[in-house]
Amino acid sequence: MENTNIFISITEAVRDGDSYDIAELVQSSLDSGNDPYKVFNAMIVGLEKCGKLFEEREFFLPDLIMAGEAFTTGMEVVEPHLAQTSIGQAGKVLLGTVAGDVHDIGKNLVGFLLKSAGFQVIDIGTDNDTDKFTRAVKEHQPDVLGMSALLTTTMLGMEDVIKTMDKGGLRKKTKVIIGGGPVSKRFAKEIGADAYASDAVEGVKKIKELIGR
Ligand code: B12
Repeated sequence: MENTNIFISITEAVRDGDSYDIAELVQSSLDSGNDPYKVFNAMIVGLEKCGKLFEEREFFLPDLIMAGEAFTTGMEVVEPHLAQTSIGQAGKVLLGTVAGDVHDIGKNLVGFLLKSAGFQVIDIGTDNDTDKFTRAVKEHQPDVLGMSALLTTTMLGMEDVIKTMDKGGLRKKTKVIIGGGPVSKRFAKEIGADAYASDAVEGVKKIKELIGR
């Protein structure tokens, strides 16, 4: 298929939650020599379109779920083409989504770009309360904790994690970065996080700065 057309088809397959066709489309796009990062971008555009249609009330919750699943299916095909070796050399990062929040696509992207940049990534998944975060920080002693939130209600849980880490002396070793749609640089400052990033690329850059490498 001609390049532009296949990118459009990939975008549409994610937008429409087409988990059956997405893997084949992504594979055939890679087979025809397309840049994996462009394939990956075409999938993100599909999610953004789905989100917009949800906001416009043309799409509903099942559409969001299906788009998320199609995105994840496509990621399974594209991810091996993006990841690199030398894992763990750059530092250790613990990632998780906050309590009450199951959004993990953005967090997974951050994790995946960090791995590509040589970081060891420990991902504790979604719906983590303060106790889960602090226990994981104690156990793994990461250089950086990255918290993700996609809901205006759940982002508030980040402050409690930071305060509890402060009290337990856990921030001497571990810096904290936050991200996700509703959070901002200002919010990060308010709750005492060390950094904020608006996307995965900026996230990797900020994490490198935090570690001082
Ligand atoms: C997919 C999706 C879902 C899927 C999630 C599937 C999954 N496995 O993640 C499902 C269907 C489960 C879902 C459920 C809900 N969702 Co939803 N969802 C979305 C959607 C369409 C896309 C999110 C996404 O993945 N974006 C793509 C990724 C790549 O972007 P990102 O997450 O922002 O991440 C990037 C940056 O933010 C940053 N980043 C993110 N995390 C981190 C962390 C660190 C450390 C760093 C450095 C950077 C970083 O880097 C990422 C990559 O560049 C958005 C709409 C939108 N436009 O965002 C709504 C959206 C987030 N959902 C919304 C809502 C309301 C819900 C529900 C409450 C719906 C309902 N009524 O039940 C539930 C809540 C479930 C829960 N308890 O969590 C609202 C949130 C509104 C708000 N401001 O609070 C949104 C904005 C839709 C809308 N416009 O109304 N959703």
